[in-house]
Amino acid sequence: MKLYYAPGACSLADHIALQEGGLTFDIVKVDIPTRKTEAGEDFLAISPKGYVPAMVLEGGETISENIAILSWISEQAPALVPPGALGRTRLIEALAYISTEIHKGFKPIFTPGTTDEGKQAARDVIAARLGYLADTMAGDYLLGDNFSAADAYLFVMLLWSAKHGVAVPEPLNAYRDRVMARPAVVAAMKREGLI
Ligand SMILES: N[C@@H](CCC(=O)N[C@@H](CS)C(=O)NCC(=O)O)C(=O)O
Repeated sequence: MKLYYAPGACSLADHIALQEGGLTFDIVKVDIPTRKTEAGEDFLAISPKGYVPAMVLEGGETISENIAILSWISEQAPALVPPGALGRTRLIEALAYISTEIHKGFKPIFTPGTTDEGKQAARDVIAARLGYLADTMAGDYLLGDNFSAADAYLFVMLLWSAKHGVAVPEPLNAYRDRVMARPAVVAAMKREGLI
């Protein structure tokens, strides 16, 4: 399978999950402004949405959206799903929260023309949303003692938070450092040229 990504973008979450899951995959870099892959292919022909992540499966099907891709990866690598009868439900619940309440919260920060006040308001909302996760973390990782696909996504949001001046509540800074030390995370970040 092939993951289409941009360095340090939200697609890093999918890259980390693939690596953590021990799956065999290729990555293809996309230049978002031109919508071209590093080999010069038209990315819009692969994923008409035009944004990363997109993943092309062995059978040729393309899937998009972080929630769907991370869910699919965790079906192939069940160690990325928290244990228990509600494990998969808790994972989807966390992925949805990260996607809709945190990831999308960065939009005003990335949108040209947002005023400084607008950017600060977005930072404050993201910090509050992170606060909920900080208060409800169930162990060393978001959903317990084991790394799950939700940790891959939250980790990227914490990298963005550090870069864009969001006040990250504890224990999420210590958590970010713990995730960053994982060999699969280091491997994915190196492969994207981030470290
Ligand atoms: N709804 C999508 C959003 C993905 C997204 O925001 N991708 C960003 C990178 S993090 C992107 O490629 N933006 C370029 C664009 O929208 O033109 C998802 O959750 O997967």
